[in-house]
Amino acid sequence: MHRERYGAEPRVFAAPGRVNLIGEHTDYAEGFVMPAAIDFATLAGISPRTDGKIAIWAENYGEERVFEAGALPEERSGHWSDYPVGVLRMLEEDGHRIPPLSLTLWGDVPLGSGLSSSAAVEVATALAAADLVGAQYDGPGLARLCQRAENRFVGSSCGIMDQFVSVNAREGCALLLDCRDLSYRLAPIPADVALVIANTMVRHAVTGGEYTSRRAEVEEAAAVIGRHRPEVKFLRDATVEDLERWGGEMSPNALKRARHVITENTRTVAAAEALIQKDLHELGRLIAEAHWSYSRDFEASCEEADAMVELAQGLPGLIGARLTGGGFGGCTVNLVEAQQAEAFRASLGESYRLRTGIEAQIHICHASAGAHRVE
Ligand code: GAF
Repeated sequence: MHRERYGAEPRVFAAPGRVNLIGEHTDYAEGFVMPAAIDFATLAGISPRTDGKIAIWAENYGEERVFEAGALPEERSGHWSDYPVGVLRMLEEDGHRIPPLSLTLWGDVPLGSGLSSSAAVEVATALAAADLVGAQYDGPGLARLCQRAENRFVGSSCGIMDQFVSVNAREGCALLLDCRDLSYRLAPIPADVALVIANTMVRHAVTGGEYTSRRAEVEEAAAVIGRHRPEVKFLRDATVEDLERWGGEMSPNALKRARHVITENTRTVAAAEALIQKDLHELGRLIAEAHWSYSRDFEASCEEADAMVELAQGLPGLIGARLTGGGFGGCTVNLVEAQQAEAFRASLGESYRLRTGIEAQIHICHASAGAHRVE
């Protein structure tokens, strides 16, 4: 498509979406997360031009945006092009001149489903553009560039998890990521465990107000604890005992959100250990506990996602199920014994349809590699 449209052979880069196994709304509290990349991705094809323009074509929307090189928009437009333009602008801020270019984007990460379609677009664009301008970024640096594009240009207050795993994921593994220093440990997913991702079909958005207000409540709780223990700047460093002592000085919501984040950090580290030790029973227990903490304390679930998790509980082969991603809709992640995955998918789809009247899209995925050039 790029060749036909722009008359030039592109260099092509792929960046995956992700599913988070556990560790929700902990990244911006400098805590732990455990995502894996999945086999849905964005592809970005790039080639230079000679007419002074930057053209960006989104194959999925059948739309093109054209700008003068050197005059990229300074403000977001609320349009899909904010994601690639934001990345180009951050490259410019880092001192790289963006030359005239054609960029084609295509993706199959389901939109608005909490599987990080936005991060996949940012990372694919960043790899392609960095290659064209000869910019050198290491894995964490590229992820930070994309997060900055989203925070400062697109206007969403997301943390680092999605961009980081899209860049740095490893085939067959989840990453236990320490969002404080971006160090990580690989947690191999056993070959006989399938990742079954069930879309509730309720749309999720990180740019929406709920994500931002949850983040504000988490920060309020950290500030209250920090008044007593100045070394606590983020909930990563807070404990359940801190909440028992000073929770009364917080708004009731901040207290509940903090209880989720603090216990989630502990669960995430324990879940990585359980996965590495192949203790699937303990892993499943922690994942189930994480869901109900996310639903009851963080209040980031919805009726449909709670139903999807409850329905999964009774099915043969389930190891653990929870709502994944930023919340308020999107997908559940189900770790399932691989031999049972097909039957699990069919039964879950059927029982969800009977309960809610909604036809869910359910995918059996596998943990894939991070972003790379496609030869
Ligand atoms: C969204 C955000 F983009 C992430 O940074 C993270 O906070 C997640 O929600 C919740 O864990 O995907």
